[in-house]
Amino acid sequence: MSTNTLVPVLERNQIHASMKERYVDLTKKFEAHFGCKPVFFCRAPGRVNLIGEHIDYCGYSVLPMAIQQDIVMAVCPNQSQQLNLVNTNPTFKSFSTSIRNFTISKEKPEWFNYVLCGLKGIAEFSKLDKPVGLSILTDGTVPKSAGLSSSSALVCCAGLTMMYANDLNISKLELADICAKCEQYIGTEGGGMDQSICFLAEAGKAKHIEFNPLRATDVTLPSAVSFIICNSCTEMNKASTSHFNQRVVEDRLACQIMAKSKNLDWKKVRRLGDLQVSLECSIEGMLELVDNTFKRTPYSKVEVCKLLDVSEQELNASLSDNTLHVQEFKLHDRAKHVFSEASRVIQFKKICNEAQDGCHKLLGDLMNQSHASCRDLYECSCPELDEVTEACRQAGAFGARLTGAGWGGCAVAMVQTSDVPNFIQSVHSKFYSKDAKRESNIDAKLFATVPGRGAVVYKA
Ligand code: ADP
Ligand code: NG1
Repeated sequence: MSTNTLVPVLERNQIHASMKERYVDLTKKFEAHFGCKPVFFCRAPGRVNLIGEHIDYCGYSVLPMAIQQDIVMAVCPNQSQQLNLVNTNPTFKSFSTSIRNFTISKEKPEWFNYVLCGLKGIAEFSKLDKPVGLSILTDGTVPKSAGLSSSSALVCCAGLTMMYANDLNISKLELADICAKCEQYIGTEGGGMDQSICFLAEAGKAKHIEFNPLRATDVTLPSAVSFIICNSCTEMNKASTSHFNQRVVEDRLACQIMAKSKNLDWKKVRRLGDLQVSLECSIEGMLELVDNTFKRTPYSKVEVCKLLDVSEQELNASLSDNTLHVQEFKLHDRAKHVFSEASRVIQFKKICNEAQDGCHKLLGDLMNQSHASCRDLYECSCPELDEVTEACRQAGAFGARLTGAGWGGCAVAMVQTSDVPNFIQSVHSKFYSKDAKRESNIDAKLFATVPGRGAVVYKA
């Protein structure tokens, strides 16, 4: 295995100067808590998705970049087979368990369950029957439930910790794949975007991430533009609501009904992307198929059963626990969003790579169309996200859209770099200054970002 396929293991003196103080502070806190020094640190970044929302789990490519905000774990292995988890944020309570035998709760997605997901994923993949015990202090700067992927940074950081502590060599691609699968232990049926960019990101580069097989290629972002993250100041935890899994189910049902209408073995076709491959059809053809197959109004459970020729019991067996109650499925609109968003990702990448004249406006238009589709067809926006993206446009952004899962969380805006200070001031006055809660800690809510590096291990 060539070394550049592995997560870099760096010396402590390679920690960026601006970050050194944080690691010194973590070391002190670790010693105060566990009475020994950490042996290594793992660091996993959050991400911002520039375009391609809610399509990774349908098999379509996406275009994210890693951000500077991250999860860092200070770690010391122990011989007692105990897992001891503490967090620098006192709202995340300490937790201890045997590292060989634990359960992951889907009912109450408390923070340590995400850590357990990462540990379990690696232990299972590597068939570790006696993983070393671990004492871990976690520190995070990714705003939680804000569409910047704090949960996956946590899962990936835990997975990396398990790998390094047990002296395993697992490639970045495998780590991304394992962590995408094991985050599903928490109950959400997400795709692989977050974990892939977490491991495969490189400083200065956005990535076009494709799945099956997983690969990441560089995207040259236009010069003289900056990406600004704007938090809408509303949170939405994926695992504690059913919105996310409901969309996954609607896409799957739309896929299977279209597959059946085309006489395919529909039970085997579960993702819209796979359906397109089976039909050897263009995206335009798929959009036409959606219009020809579905009415625009929602389908009831009974209607879905009729179209698939299954009983309600059979249909329920294919639903996740938290979607059993769903009675209405918006098949036309969800599928229309997926195919049109998949096409926008390809257009975005092409425009970036060709650096066409006037590309800023074209890219901005695609971002605005993506937001409109998320809002109107996928219904994963919220009033605050609509308001902040509109404030961004009025403040001169080329384009602005929600990023990540939505229903709250952050937007991302593309802005002329020379205009960033004016833009930030203008969005501040249009959106944040309206409300003291929005305005507090403003620098962590409204900030420019550049593509950051992927996950890394530092020796302590
Ligand atoms: P996101 O879009 O940020 O991934 P989710 O709602 O899926 O949001 O996951 C957020 C959850 O991740 C939080 O509720 C918490 O359990 C966990 N989490 C995020 N950041 C931290 C942190 N710094 N320390 C511990 N747990 C964290
Ligand atoms: P965030 O923004 O981290 O909640 C989620 C999914 C992604 C992707 C986006 C929507 C997980 C871990 N993450 O991201 O795979 O589907 O929503 O594009 O489920």
